[in-house]
Amino acid sequence: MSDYRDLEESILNGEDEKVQALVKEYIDQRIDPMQLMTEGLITPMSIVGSKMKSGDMFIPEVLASAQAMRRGLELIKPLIVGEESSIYIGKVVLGTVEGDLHNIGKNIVSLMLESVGFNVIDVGEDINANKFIEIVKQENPDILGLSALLTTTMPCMKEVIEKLKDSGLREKIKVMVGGAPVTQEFANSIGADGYASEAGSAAEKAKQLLGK
Ligand code: B12
Repeated sequence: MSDYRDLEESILNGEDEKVQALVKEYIDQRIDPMQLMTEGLITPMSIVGSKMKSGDMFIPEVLASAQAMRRGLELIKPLIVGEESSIYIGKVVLGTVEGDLHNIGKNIVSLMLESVGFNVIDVGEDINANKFIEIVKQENPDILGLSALLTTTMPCMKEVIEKLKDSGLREKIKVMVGGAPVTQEFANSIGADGYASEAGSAAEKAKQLLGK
């Protein structure tokens, strides 16, 4: 159980309005928005994951929890992005790879990148390798961020890196990978430039990759 038991319970029950009301209350109490996001919203989602794995929660319920979590996140977002965003560090294209519809983690990474001064082009979910290459050509970002939550979709990350090489774009861009099943070891094995296990360190890693 987290310190935000009421919030955790409402997320587990998929109660949108209650989650929003509680998040507003915590914001009014001037709780640190980062702490509120991490402990109040992200931690409950890992509990949802355990319950999903053990068969105690099913897809419709997981979706309801994800939706409730997102409604809470919408309220916290302006407080986090507002903090440091007057600085411009660089441009990131960020998306979830082909076959994968999970977007909560990616959205939080986007938020954290924006909060430290990146311009983030969020290209959404289920993006195949060719599409990523097309977008990189169009947008010319400093960093390409790839998210995968399924072990079955992780190979697409490797495919993207191979296609970047084939298109002569690999040297022009840093590639960062992440998502629950992704590890530093996997990142190294596919030749990615960076990996981070959570959004805060993702933002730090992205800055580091650009020497900032
Ligand atoms: C919510 C959820 C869903 C929701 C997604 C809703 C949405 N809009 O995203 C729904 C119900 C749709 C869903 C569907 C499925 N899911 Co699901 N899902 C989850 C769950 C419970 C939580 C994921 C989440 O949002 N976590 C919270 C966020 C904040 O954490 P995160 O995503 O890990 O992101 C953080 C870091 O990883 C990192 N990060 C993320 N991306 C990136 C990118 C970069 C560049 C960097 C640096 C860092 C980074 O930073 C983030 C923030 O700190 C996980 C359980 C889990 N433990 O992960 C299962 C889980 C991922 N799902 C799973 C499965 C099996 C499925 C389905 C196949 C189920 C089915 N039978 O249909 C489908 C697949 C659908 C598809 N094609 O994608 C399995 C995967 C198992 C595996 N080994 O592959 C898990 C692990 C559940 C389980 N324990 O069995 N799911």
